[in-house]
Amino acid sequence: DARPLVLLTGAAGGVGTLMRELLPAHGYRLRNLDMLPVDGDPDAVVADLADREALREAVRGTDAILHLAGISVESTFEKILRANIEGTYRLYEAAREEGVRRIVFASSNHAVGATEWPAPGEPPIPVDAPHRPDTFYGLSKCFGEDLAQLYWELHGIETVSIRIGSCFPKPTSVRMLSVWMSPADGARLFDAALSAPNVGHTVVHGSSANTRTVWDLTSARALGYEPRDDSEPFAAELIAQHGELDTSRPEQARLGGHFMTDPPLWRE
Ligand code: 15L
Repeated sequence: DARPLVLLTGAAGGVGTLMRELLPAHGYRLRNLDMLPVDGDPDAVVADLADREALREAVRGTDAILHLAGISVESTFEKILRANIEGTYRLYEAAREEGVRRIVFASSNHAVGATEWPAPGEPPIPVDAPHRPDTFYGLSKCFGEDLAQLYWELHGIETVSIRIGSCFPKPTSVRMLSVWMSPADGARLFDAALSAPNVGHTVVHGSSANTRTVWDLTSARALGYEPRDDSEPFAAELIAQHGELDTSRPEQARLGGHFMTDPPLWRE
């Protein structure tokens, strides 16, 4: 089988479940890893990233890693430290030990979530905007991006860090009209990030080609990503329900939306 073998961490999670469905059509074989059993895949590796031997074995022989595992919303610092900060470090160590040369890291808009929402007519948020996390969760994504940079400088392991907006089947808020990444575009972007040559450490924004976008997709497109979806068909109904986005409201004043004011909390 000549198809590249990709280790998918967090395979049972929200984005992982969507990508298990969509990535094979882009020509990848997946090895799934999660702390929880993965529905429909009896061969999935069920292990914690803290289990060094299990992780090394899972990484062994793969062509690349798509790292989605971790706590995906706000939690205590201790839990974020263990799952996201130590977990990502251990994954990079396993990649180094096993000679895997490419990682795609699921960063998040919350790494820069405290950035002010651009006013109408203002330029989109650039991909080199300084880290401005809005939560401990966002802080762990800043760490992951910097770890990726370090492993590129020290060990030549390449990473594409994707600051994912909101990857769900449909946008469900007015804010999401701007940062929505359709699952199909997500698969296109992960494919580009897994296969583009010579990425070093590249940071990109992860969204569809939304009419109401607030950020710059240039570095994502430079990987060969061509988004095909736009949240606009969902706009009328969401705006009728919730009203237009109003940046004078604290929960809508920043890129990270309500993570700044009333973050969703991780439940085990
Ligand atoms: C994220 O990083 C979260 O993982 C996801 O659950 C969404 O809340 C998303 O950001 C978002 O900002 O909408």
